[in-house]
Amino acid sequence: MRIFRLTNGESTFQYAVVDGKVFELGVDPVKALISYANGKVIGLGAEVNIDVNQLLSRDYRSSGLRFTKPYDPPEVWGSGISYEVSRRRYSEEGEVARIGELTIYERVYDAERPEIFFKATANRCVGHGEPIAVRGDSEWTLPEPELGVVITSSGKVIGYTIIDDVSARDIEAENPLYLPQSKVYNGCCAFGPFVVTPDEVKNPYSLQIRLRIIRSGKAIYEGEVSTERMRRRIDEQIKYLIRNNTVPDGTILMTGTGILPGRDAALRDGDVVEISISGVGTLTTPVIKLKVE
Ligand code: DO4
Ligand code: MG
Repeated sequence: MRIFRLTNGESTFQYAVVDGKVFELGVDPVKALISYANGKVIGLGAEVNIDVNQLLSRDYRSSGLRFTKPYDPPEVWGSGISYEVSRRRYSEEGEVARIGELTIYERVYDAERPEIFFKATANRCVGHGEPIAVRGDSEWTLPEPELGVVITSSGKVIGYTIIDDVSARDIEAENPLYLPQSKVYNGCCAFGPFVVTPDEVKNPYSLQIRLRIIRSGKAIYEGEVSTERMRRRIDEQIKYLIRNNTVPDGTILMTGTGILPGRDAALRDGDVVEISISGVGTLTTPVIKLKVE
């Protein structure tokens, strides 16, 4: 099963795709995912005739129905430095904070305890076709294309999604204590277009993640990685997230980025970010630059 939501700008409408057919979904999407994980399909209403592919080509400027985030996540958390490439975060771009001989990123990559950070609430998240943002005070913001896992309060995985941990890398580089400001702001996170149940994903460690940054119709950056290269396994990340830290059902955990474009790919107003994960879908989001009030 996969769930998604559409909006006409005023109201939202939720749906579930089961065996290739689209149905109205009459219950809270998180409840439907929990029930599905326990072997029971609930809340399916009438089958509807929707051209999903046509709707996926629309964005927030289109009139009529279009995609929006699949549900309102109560909390979004991130796990960091879970791929080998992230050990070298900032190493090629200048000074990096160190503890002893090692950079803080090298140290956390090999440490027992992973990096876990708070990312977003529902109001800071956007969906497919909706704009992610570059902070008004950042000149170097990048997308971080990641596999997102939707979990229950007990840490059970009830869904997978594509998620963008949009990050103001210059603010993080200036001082690691600025990490929350580099990670958490309006439009800092996009996910969707769907949440896909675990039976459709089967092996989360054999997914291909692709990123394209498109400017004036041309790809200015393309990169890819397989989740096979994820060093910090998802169950270990979840174990640390929920240790002495109660999270609500429907919380999303971002599992870290394995694609790190450089400074020359800094997002600009008008760019489009496209993230695909094999078997999960393609998340496309335009970019806007915020103003400093
Ligand atoms: O330490 C900074 C953030 C790391 C991160 O977001 C990632 O590895 O994906
Ligand atoms: Mg990240």
